[in-house]
Amino acid sequence: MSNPTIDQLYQDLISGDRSALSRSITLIESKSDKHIASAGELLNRCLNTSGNSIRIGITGSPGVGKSTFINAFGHYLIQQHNKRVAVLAIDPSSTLTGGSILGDKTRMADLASSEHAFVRPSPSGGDLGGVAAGTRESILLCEAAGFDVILIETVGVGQSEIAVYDMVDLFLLLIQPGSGDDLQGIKRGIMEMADVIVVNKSDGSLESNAKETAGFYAQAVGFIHPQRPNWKIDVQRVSSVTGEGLEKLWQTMVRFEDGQQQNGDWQANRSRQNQRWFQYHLEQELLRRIRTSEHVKNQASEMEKPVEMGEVHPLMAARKVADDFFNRG
Ligand SMILES: Nc1nc2c(ncn2[C@@H]2O[C@H](COP(=O)(O)OP(=O)(O)OP(=O)(O)O)[C@@H](O)[C@H]2O)c(=O)[nH]1
Ligand SMILES: [Mg+2]
Repeated sequence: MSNPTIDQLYQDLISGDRSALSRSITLIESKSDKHIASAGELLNRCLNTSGNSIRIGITGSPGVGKSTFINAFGHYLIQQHNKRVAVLAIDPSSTLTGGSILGDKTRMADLASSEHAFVRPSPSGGDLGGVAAGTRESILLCEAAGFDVILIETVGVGQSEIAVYDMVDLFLLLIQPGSGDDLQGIKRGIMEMADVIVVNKSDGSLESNAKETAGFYAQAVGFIHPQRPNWKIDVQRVSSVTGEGLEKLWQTMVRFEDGQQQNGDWQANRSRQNQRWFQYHLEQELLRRIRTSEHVKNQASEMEKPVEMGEVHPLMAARKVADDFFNRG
């Protein structure tokens, strides 16, 4: 049975209305049971209208210029290629530092003020899984609203890069111009995940440093076994201030998409991501239902005392509660 509120929201969403997109994202981020049902209905509707975008993940150390780059690149795509650009962010550190969100508001001001862009500030709080879950679904909603380039910013902390890698078509690592002879603490694993490595801030007095750094990375990637079949990690330089290099970068992305589409890797990658996403949600859903079961709550509270007193080993206690749950009549 269809829900009239969701019908209207869906119609507004596919007409490209950005406030409907905002409301849709808020709905799918909600934890309330009532909203979860409506969100599911909305997402199901969107399956037919989503998928037509290039999903680009952007990572790099704090201060490398991710937000400035996204602002410049997004602006360039809108101006030069008539694109509609959505920006989503995963920033698990924002609750600790409190700084990123404020900074992003000013650094992405150009983009945020364009009617062809949609910028969703970093969600704060919550576990990474939860944040990432919302982001994955937000991509679909942005696509349903007609955005054809989705940029997802994440900061180089813990699991967030892996989470983003698993929801994008192309993963971009931004690098700071440096001495050129060290890896700036960029973990090898992150380099291996990158499809394109971009040395940012290639302008003014930093330009020669940037060239040196790019040369160094171009050599280093020669020793890396690429993650994707049929694609060699590409190293480039840009300036997010002057716009130098953005055109070449976009051409590279187009070449990446064309190649992957032609040999079927593009769709294969998305299908694998959907599979893993299904597994993730399945585990979360099972865990949530088991945790909230009255039976488990009662059994667990009965075991608390003996565990505290050292009469039952915690592992045995946990197994007993689980056995009772699965074997109950
Ligand atoms: N010269 C120059 N400076 C840049 C460039 N890109 C960014 N910056 C500067 O680098 C600093 C950090 O930029 P941000 O865009 O906030 O970096 P970020 O990676 O988003 O930082 P976090 O979100 O805190 O991780 C700012 O002072 C920018 O003005 C560039 O291409 N050239
Ligand atoms: Mg930033």
